[in-house]
Amino acid sequence: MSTNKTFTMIKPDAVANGHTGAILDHIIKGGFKIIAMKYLALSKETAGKFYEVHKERPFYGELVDFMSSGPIVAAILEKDNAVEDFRKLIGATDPAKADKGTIRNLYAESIGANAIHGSDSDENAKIEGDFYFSALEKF
Ligand code: RTP
Ligand code: MG
Repeated sequence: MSTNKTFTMIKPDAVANGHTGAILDHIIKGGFKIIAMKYLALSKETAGKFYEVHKERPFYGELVDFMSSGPIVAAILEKDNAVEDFRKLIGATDPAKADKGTIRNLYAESIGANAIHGSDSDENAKIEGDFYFSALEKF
């Protein structure tokens, strides 16, 4: 059964390049409601823990360094069919392959510095949202 929530992070490249406002606007206009949000910087340790599922992938070290290189915005989003619809809104991992008008097409720099994260399943959306937010912080 699919739930109506997903989890996102606006990544350090997009925050540093001044795209936070435009990306939040894109998300809201895409029909998503923000039910929790915070602006924070990840330590290497925290970024490493969040991306533990990718530990064996060749880009893990690079990914952890990048995600701890500057502040990010983390948020829980609500919409029908949230996980799938949000992955459509952000576009393919590699911005060169992302459909026109998607967030990665508009704001990402490269496959590593690709502007935004979106959970890939309902199960991971719950795990990832709980990683950042306590029950008190969810609207
Ligand atoms: P995300 O988790 O950030 O939403 O991205 P995704 O599902 O589209 O991609 P995933 O396979 O989960 O990879 C996580 C992030 O690792 C970086 N990556 N770098 N250098 C590379 O070949 C490479 N491949 C992936 C990207 O930042 C990707 O978003
Ligand atoms: Mg992923």
